[in-house]
Amino acid sequence: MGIVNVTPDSFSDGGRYLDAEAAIAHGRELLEAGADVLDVGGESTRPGAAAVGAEEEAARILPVIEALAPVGPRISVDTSKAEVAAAALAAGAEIVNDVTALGDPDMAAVCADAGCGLILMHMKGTPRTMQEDPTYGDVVTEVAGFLAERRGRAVAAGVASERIWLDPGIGFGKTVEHNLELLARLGEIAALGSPVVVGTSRKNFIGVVTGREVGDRIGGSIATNVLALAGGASVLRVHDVAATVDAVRVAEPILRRSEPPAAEVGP
Ligand code: HH2
Repeated sequence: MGIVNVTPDSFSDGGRYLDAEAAIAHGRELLEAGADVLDVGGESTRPGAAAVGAEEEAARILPVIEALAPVGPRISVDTSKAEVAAAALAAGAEIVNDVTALGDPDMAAVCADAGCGLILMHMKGTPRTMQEDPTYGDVVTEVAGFLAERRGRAVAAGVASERIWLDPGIGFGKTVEHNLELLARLGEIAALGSPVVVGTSRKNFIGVVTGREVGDRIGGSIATNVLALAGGASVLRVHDVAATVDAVRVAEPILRRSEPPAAEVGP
């Protein structure tokens, strides 16, 4: 999944693709580089980011979705507002990427009506407050429990369970240790039985571990993505599509030859 941020303030590429033409050209590049899905967003969720109104958010993303959908990729819309999701689905998006996992009470109904895909992501708190000392008992158990509960809510509202993908929300209300723990035990999220989406690309914890600035975290991002794949991830949300596609192409045949995880070995 390639990231198309139509925002002035995203943490790694804010302002580069705010202009619709630039965002469309970037989306085309990501497709050529091998992305299967383009995730188009008009509101940054970086820690401390300012909220954007629905009208402004829709105005940023709709021309981009309208231009890219006919080119052929599956488009996901990165929004937590039901109103924006509905407009994006009408414009050609097929998946809603909701980082608040149904924080908007109308979101499940919009997705049920459209019959679209739905990504439910875990976040502790809101982007404004989430990095203020996040604490958990056991982070993986808590995140898995939250995702299972929100999936239940979506299904109860009429979203087909096979259309739901789950995401542990790397960097959303998590310390470096929490992020590493979630990646190490991703299998426990995959065991919930839905496809797992992982978004580590260029994030702060990679900068903390490597000492690298945001534009120079590709090596760290690739490491986390390959390990996420080995841990059962189905979708990798990334900025650097070409390098990630190469990494996945090499990692996949190796993973296919390796022993299945112990849990899958029968008696
Ligand atoms: N991360 C970001 C945004 N949306 N969606 C999912 N499902 N998973 C993620 O990990 C995720 C996400 C943050 O990254 P980015 O879009 O690059 O930055 P910003 O939120 O500042 O626009």
